[in-house]
Amino acid sequence: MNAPEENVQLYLVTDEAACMGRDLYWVVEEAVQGGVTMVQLREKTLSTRAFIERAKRLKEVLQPYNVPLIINDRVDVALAADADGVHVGQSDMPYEILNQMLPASKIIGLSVESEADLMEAAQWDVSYLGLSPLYATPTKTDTKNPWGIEGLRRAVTQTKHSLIAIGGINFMNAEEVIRNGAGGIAVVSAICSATSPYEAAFRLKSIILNTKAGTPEQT
Ligand code: TZP
Ligand code: MG
Repeated sequence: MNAPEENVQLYLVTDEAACMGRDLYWVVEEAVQGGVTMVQLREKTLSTRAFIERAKRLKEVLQPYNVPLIINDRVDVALAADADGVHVGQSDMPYEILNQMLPASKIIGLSVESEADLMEAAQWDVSYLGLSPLYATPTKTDTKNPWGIEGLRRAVTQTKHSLIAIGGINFMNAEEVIRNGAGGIAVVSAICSATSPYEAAFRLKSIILNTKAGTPEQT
């Protein structure tokens, strides 16, 4: 299923370590109240059971706000928690298999790390593509070459899918990212590590909406 346009705008990817000791559910709820439109639960070390429990609890947090919950990598966890979708990378479950395993109503997101990945995804009914990484970031270092703004501009002309840029995006560069054609931005540290996740999300969301409306923020 295509992710609704309004849901791709400000995408929070969770990282408990980036929350600086604060409760993950608190950080996410603050961020959603500030304007986050989609949340990806990304867990690299939890047991399967703990991952499912966390997904179920996060779903309860998000449901009243109508914000979709996406599970990173793990289709089994997504199904067990009845999450809204799954996000996979190039080394994870192949799209064709994932698409067979998930009900048609679920969101499928795919990271693209190169123009070849982008071309391959053209044939697939993915809900959105994650352009990864836009910029190099200390949050995830096992990445390929950053796309940069030039890469983003090229990618926009080469795909019909909605592009969500991820990696190194913050208040300083979000406007440029949206102005150059990204449908949305995904962030970890700009929200998870912010003193106020609410304020951070609110500010990023304002930049996105103002830029899309053609009225860039005054700084
Ligand atoms: N995938 C590509 S870059 C990245 C992920 C999960 C991390 C982005 O983190 P930050 O802190 O927003 O740069
Ligand atoms: Mg992955």
